[in-house]
Amino acid sequence: KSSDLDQIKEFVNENKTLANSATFGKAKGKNVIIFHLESFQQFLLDYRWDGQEVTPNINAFYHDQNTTAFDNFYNQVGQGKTADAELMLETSLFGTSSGSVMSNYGGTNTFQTMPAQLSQEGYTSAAFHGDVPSFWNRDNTYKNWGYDYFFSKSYYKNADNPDYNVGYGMKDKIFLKGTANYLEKLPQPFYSKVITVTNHYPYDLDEQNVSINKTQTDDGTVDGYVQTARYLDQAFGEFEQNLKDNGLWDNSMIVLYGDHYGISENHKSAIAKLLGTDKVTATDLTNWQKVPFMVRVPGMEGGIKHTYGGEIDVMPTLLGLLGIDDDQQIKFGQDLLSSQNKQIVPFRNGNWVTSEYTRVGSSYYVTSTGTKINPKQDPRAKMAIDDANKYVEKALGYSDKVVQGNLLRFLDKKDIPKNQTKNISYKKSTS
Ligand code: GP9
Ligand code: MN
Repeated sequence: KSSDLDQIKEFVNENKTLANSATFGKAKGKNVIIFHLESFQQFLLDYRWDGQEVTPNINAFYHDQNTTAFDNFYNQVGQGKTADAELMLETSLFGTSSGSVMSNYGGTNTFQTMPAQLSQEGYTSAAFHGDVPSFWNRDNTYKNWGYDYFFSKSYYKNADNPDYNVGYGMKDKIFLKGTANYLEKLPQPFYSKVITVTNHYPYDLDEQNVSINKTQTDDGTVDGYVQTARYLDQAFGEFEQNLKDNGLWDNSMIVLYGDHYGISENHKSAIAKLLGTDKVTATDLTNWQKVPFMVRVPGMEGGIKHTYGGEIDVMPTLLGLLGIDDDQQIKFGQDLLSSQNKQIVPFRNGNWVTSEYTRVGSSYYVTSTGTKINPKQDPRAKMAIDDANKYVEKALGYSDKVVQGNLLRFLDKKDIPKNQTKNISYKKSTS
């Protein structure tokens, strides 16, 4: 069993990227705020509908001179949806092919996590979410991952007022107002993640919060998406203003990311209408899995990068910016700011995309044109494709072994941040 880990370490070491010296440590010692954009797809950025930008505040963040953004960044979640995104972001391990790792292993396995790693650097950590703490087994998982605080629904005033809720939890504007207050009081530097929820299927919103018309795709399950996305955007705008007012904005590395698609591939004709095309191709649908990943580091020159990557790459990328050595970490992602990046993006079902080729089932396409290719008749393509297939199979398979065999418990003790939070309680004290 522990010998499996040796083989996996070898794979991880082979794929280790050298840090980019121009960006390494540029956010050292800064607060970290990870802002989770629920069900938010890349296509929404700069998207116009009914003569307006749908998400003007998030667009402005995307184009901010201090924001580094990635426009070939994909969600890689499986059945665990939000939970898989959280897992990849904070451990650089993949979700399993079925079920959710947070639900099945989150409270018990040994992990090397963002909050625990940063706790060693003197950071306080806190997670925020306007739903009950048991959803996706967050309460047990966060304790095991090293979170000092978990502010869930009961921490917010009048959280059970029906007017304050829609779908899975508190309305984003109300939730974020309370969150900004808590953030202001945390000891600094802190590491935090803020999980929004209103832009979630079925995209319901009360009339007074509607500020843009529904789209007209004739697909009722799709057309409300721009309305809740707009609401999320306004909520983000208010949050941004609060952080500017309390001084955290320019004192923090702020990360925005979308966790997974909002409109599934089952809605092909609606997708075509939203994209303004007649028909969506296989590569259009792969592009449809793109989500935002953007990082604003005060004082660091930003820009929109075209490197291919996904959620599994977030942790190595952020650790690089924070100037933290992750050499002893068993991680399946790479630092997107490193020039050594392989740029192979595995999806949980074994499909993948690279800057050159895209795999969908047993078919292959040229990523940039969508043209179908036959690798048997194209030796150069065949080499790259074989290479990607091998890499993806290993990465997913090894990650599964780590998770299902709880292999990180065999690591040298010094390579696992000590857990200080396993037995704490996140219950709000009533005193
Ligand atoms: C629930 C919320 C939704 O608390 O995070 O999770 P999802 O359905 O997107 O996985
Ligand atoms: Mn989600």
